[in-house]
Amino acid sequence: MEEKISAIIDRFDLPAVPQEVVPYGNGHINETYRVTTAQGRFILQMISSYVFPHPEEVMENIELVTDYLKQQILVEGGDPARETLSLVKTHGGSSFVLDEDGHYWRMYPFIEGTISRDLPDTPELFALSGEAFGKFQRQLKDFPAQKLHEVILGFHNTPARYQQLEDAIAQDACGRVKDVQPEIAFCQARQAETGILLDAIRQGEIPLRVTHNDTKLNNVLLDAVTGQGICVIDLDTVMPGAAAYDFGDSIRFGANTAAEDEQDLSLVHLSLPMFEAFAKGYLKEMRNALNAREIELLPMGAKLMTLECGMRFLADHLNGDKYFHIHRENHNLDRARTQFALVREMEDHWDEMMQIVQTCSKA
Ligand code: ADP
Ligand code: GN1
Ligand code: MG
Repeated sequence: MEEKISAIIDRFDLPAVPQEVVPYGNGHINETYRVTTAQGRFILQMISSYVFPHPEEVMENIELVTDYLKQQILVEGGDPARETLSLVKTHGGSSFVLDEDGHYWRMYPFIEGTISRDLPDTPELFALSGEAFGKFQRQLKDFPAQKLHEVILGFHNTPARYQQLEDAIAQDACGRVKDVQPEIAFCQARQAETGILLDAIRQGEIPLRVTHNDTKLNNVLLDAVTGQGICVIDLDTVMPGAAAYDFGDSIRFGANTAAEDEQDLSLVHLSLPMFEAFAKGYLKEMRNALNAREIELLPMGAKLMTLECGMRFLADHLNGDKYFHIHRENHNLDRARTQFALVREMEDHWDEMMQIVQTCSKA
């Protein structure tokens, strides 16, 4: 085990000494390790300080939200040890370790008997993840959102994300702009739509809620046997937001028939059965909490989260791949292209998406 990591682990209040530490998971942001001891396994993470300028605020949000969820889960007769993340404290009682290089580290008990999926196997599994994310929003619906730090300013501010893309184009830091003209034109043609959700918030048509903001399928742990959604993880981006952000980001990832970084774009389609399955699961938990406009805007959430994510991948490609971890050349460009292909598919199936959401909201 690397000495540096071992020294960091020593500062957490673990029940036994670590026997094995291995890199773990497929996240794009944090450095994640699985730590095994004779008395259980743990997840150790170094928070990306490039992505999160104030990691201590991230940790404060996570403490507040997990403490609140624990209470809600108990009230509902659930098992907090399995259904929410909980932080392992340091010997000094802190929720994180700050190392000599200025990096922030945190630890969670590993939630056993669960799996996380990078692609949904079946509509049934995807519906169960919809239930889990819907339940997460529902359990936090009375949490005082103003207590949370906005850890990444304008995280789902799609017009601002569009502007960041324009800035990256203007800078052209790596000389890549000349090779991505069709992708740039694709975004420019949709600029006028980028503000639809934000306008609805500003005009008071839809409320700000506590949202997760990064509802990829691999951010929910599913029961390894039943597939039931057990625990929503990756709480770094929990902040005030619109319900459609979480719905939309889940669809972006899980209703794509191809992987997020598929290079063969002919494989990228919107799966309407997956869309319907997620809508059913999510709305089962949230239909009574949402207003009519929020429900109506769920498909727009799917489109804007997909467009936004594509713009972020494209901007990062132009900036030299500084934000999202990449594992091959042009990885972020490949990711951007799948997102744009999926946006096109959503545009082609718009009426069906609207219809499905209406039907599921009444079931
Ligand atoms: P990132 O922000 O980089 O995506 P995540 O917090 O999502 O980091 O963690 C990466 C992966 O590690 C997850 O997709 C999941 O597979 C696994 N993981 C994270 N926390 C736990 C946990 N408490 N128990 C079991 N697996 C976990
Ligand atoms: C990142 O952390 P991870 O891998 O779950 C990103 C999301 C993107 C996603 C695209 C904090 O999610 O916003 O939608 O990659 N998280 C952050 O795969 O930027
Ligand atoms: Mg993750």
